[in-house]
Amino acid sequence: MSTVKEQKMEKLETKREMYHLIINGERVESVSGETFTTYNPATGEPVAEVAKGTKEDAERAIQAARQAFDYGKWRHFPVNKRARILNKIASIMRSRFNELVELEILDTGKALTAAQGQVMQAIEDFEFYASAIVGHRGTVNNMPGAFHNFTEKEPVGVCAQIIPWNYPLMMAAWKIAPAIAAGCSVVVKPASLTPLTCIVLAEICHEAGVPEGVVNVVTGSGSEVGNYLVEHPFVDKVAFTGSTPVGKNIMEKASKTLKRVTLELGGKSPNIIFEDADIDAAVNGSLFGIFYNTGQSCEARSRLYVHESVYDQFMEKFVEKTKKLKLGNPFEQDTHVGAIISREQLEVVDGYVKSAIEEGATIVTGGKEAKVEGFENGFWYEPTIIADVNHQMKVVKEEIFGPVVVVMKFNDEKEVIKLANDSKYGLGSAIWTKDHARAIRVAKQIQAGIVMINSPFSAFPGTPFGGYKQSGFGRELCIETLDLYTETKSILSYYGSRPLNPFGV
Ligand code: TAP
Repeated sequence: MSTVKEQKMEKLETKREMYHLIINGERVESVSGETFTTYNPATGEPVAEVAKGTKEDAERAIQAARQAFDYGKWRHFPVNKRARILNKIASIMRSRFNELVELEILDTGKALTAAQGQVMQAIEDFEFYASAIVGHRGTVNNMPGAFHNFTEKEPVGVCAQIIPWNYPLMMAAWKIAPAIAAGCSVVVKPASLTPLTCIVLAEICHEAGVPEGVVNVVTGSGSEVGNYLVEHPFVDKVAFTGSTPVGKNIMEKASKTLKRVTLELGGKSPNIIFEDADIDAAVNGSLFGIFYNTGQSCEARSRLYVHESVYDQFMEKFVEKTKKLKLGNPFEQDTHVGAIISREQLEVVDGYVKSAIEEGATIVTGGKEAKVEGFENGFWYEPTIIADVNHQMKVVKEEIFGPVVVVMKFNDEKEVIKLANDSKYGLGSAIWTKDHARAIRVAKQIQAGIVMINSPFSAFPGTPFGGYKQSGFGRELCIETLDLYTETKSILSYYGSRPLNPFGV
C-alpha cells in the first residue's frame, strides 16, 4: 500500500486500469477486495475498474476523518495557509486540465465543451473558497455594561458528502472546497456511475498538501456506503446532491443524530419567453437551458412558457435549431449533445416521452433513442420538444433528467407566474424580456432559488445555488456556503472590576 504523497503524482496518466478508495491519504483497496466496472456511456465500453467500498470501508474513512478533525492540524492551520493549499489544488488541476476533461468525458459521455466548462468551474471553485475563507469571520456584538461578546466560526466537523453522476467533478469541488476551506474533514461518496474524477481530485488535494484523513473518498453503493455515512454518529454533517426521494430519506435518517443537513435536489425549472423578448437570444438561451449536459442538469429549464403572440415565431426558430444540434463523438469540439448516462436512464427518459404521447401530447421533434454513427452501443436520445401539454401530465410535473422540453403558451404575466410556481420544485427559472421592470417584478414572484434574466447561464463561483420547496435547502457555490460548514460560537466575557453576584447571596 503506497501513500498518495509517496507516489508523487505530478503527472497523472489520463486513465488507469484501476481506481482505489482514498482513505487517510492512501490509495487503498476495499476490505472485501471487490471491484466494479465503470462504463463510457457514449460507447458502452468499460473505462476502468474501481474498488467497491462497503460499510467496513466507510467505517475506516469515517475514523480517519474523525481522527484528522479531532487531533489533526488542518483545522488549526492559519487560514492563509489553508487558502494557499486550496489555491495549490486549483493550480494542479489547471496543469492537469486536459487529463481531467478527458477522464470526465470517458466516465460520463458528456460533450467536450461541457466537460471543459465544468472542469474549469471546479478549479475556480477552489480559487473562490481560497479567497472567501480569508474574509469569513465572526462578529463583535454590542453589549451592556462591562461585557464583551464576540463570535467565532468553527468548522462543523466530519462531513459526509454524497454526489450525483451528472456533474461528477464539479459537484465534488462544490462540496470539498468550502468544507476543507472551513477546516472540516470529509468523506465523499461519488455516484457509482461516475467515480473517477472525484478520486483523482482527492489525490490532487493530498499532492497540494492537505493532510491525511481530511479528504477521503469511498466509492460503493448509495444504499450501503451512502446510508452508512448518513447514519454514523461520528458524522456531523451530510451534504447531499441528488434526487428528491433519496434526499428525503437522508433527511429522515440524519435526524436520528441531528446532523446538519444540506440538500441540493431535483428541479423542473420554468423558462418564460415574454412577447417583448429578444427572440433570437431567447431561442439560443432556451436551447442551452435544456440541452446542455444532455438535459441532465438539476436546473435544466425543462418547462418552456412562450407568450402566445410570439409562440409561432419562437417555435419555428427553436425547432429548427434543435434539429441542428449535433450528437456525436463527445471529444469533438462541435458536438453539442453528449450521451445519456446509462441505458436505465435512457429508458426512464423514453418512458416519460411515451407517457406524454399516451396522454395526448404532440412530439414536435425528437422523441426516440438516437442512432449515432460510430457510437452504436452507446446511450443516446434525440433532443426532444413536446407541445400540447398541460399541468396534469407527468411530463410537465416530474423531472425527466434528459434532453426533453415541454412547451406551453400563455397570454398574461399573472397567469404565467402562477404556472411557473405550480410545481413541487423550486430550483431554477429563466425570464426573457427587454422590460427591466417586468423582469425584476416577475423574478421576485418566482418561487425558486435561482432566477436567470436574459441569461443562458445559471451560476458562477460566488452566486448562490440551491432550491426552494422540494428542490432542497442550503446554498452552494457562494460565501454563505461557508456558514453551512461552520458553527457559530458565542464567547461572552465580563471585564468589570466589581465581582458580579447575580443571586445576591
Ligand atoms: P440519486 O439516485 O439520488 O443519487 C445521488 C447520490 O446518492 C449517489 O451518489 C447515490 O449513490 C447516492 N445514494 C443513493 N441512494 C442513497 C441512500 N439511500 N443513502 C445515501 N446515498 C444514496 O441521484 P442521481 O440519479 O445520481 O442524480 C440525479 C438527481 O440529482 C436528479 O434528481 C437531479 O436533479 C439531482 N441533482 C441536483 C443538483 C442540485 S445542485 N440541486 C445537482 C445535480 C443533480 P449510487 O450512485 O451508488 O446510487
